[in-house]
Amino acid sequence: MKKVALITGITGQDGAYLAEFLLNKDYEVHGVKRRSSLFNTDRIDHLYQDPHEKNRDFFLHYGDLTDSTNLIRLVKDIQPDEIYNLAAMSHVGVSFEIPEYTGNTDGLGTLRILEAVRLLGMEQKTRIYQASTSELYGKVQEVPQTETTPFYPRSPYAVAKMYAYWITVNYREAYNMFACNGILFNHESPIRGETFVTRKITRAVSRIALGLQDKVYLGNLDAKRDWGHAKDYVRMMWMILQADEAEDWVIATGKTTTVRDFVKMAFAEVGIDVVFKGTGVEEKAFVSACHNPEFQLPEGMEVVNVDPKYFRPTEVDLLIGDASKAKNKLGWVPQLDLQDLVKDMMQSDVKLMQKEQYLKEGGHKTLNYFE
Ligand code: NDP
Ligand code: GDR
Repeated sequence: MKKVALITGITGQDGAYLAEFLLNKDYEVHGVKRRSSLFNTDRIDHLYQDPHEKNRDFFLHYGDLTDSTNLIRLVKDIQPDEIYNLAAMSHVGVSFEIPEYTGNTDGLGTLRILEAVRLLGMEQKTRIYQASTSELYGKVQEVPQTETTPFYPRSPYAVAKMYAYWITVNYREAYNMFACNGILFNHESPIRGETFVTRKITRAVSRIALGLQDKVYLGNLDAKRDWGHAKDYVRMMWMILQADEAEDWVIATGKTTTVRDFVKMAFAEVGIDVVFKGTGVEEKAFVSACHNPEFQLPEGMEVVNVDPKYFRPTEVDLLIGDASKAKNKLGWVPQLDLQDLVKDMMQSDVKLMQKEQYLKEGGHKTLNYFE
């Protein structure tokens, strides 16, 4: 018998990688997608199976984390061995604009999943993974951050995720459920959402190198993040649910980098050196040298400006995680480092933007900038 997994947030970055990973492990995979007025399955279209096909192992269902009856029905019908709760309003900056919705989805949504399993009497059958986050650490209390570092959330997103974290622990203790938190530090990939800073940078740098855009506006360049590759992190989600005991785990690379340095690394991938000058909102980046004949920009060209509209009312300044527990107890070893990640993202975005360039040269209007 195949194991059955239910993934909420399957149309997102992690959902797509995890679905592919579990299908390769011979799981039957079910995903929850939201109804939207446009197709929203780009990231998983390569996994799609026609409903008329026989012996399918990949199924999509409409649903929403704000709809308990839907979730109860799905859990009842699918009878999952494992649930990966990845669905969330996952943008920290946007959570300040839509705090109530974020609380409902990211906080109460997790409760709805746990309650569905409990109400259906599936506490001993179904293992649950909760997508917790390094944003829980927020204001720096301790570095590097571990499973025992105190939380100090700094956004409506992080506060909602803190509820989700503790309700997962509570259901584990109260009902003896195999429910675990993966406290994942930032992880990125070529299919990262376009408004997260890494992807915003790799898209913009690719467009600037190809002459499709002049500059990019960013927020806090001093923020430091522990960036890993999403592929390494979804493997760990699965390992967490295969462990002998239900526990909470930090997943991180143990290295931290500023947004400013990520910009330099992205430009370096296309052979362009940039220097930052000035401070605060006046800080700018300029081209200092071009080493690749394919991407020649004028020396001194201004390519990065700071726009305070991207500053957050309360910021998380420094994240750096210590994943020793996951490494020692579960044998998790990340295979890709930050350099590999930047290369992967830049190669993919340059290709994507070359298509845009081709369309532009053919007389088509270019797409809008992503913020
Ligand atoms: P994405 O933003 O790429 O994906 C989020 C997914 O959740 C999408 O499938 C989205 O659907 C879905 N979703 C949003 N709201 C709802 C809702 N109300 N009901 C049902 N589905 C909904 O996030 P990631 O893949 O990057 O992250 C996965 C999870 O891990 C999230 O919970 C995130 O908070 C958490 N996390 C992420 C980290 C990271 O660095 N990537 C680090 C730590 C935690 P749609 O496609 O329709 O928008
Ligand atoms: P984060 O990711 O908030 O860490 O949350 P994001 O990429 O949005 O920001 C990282 C840091 O970069 C700074 N920054 C900017 N951010 C964005 N989005 N746009 C900008 O222009 C910009 N300029 C500077 C931010 O201020 C911040 O300090 C991500 C999400 O995936 C969460 O769901 C997840 O829980 C955490 O990672 C771990």
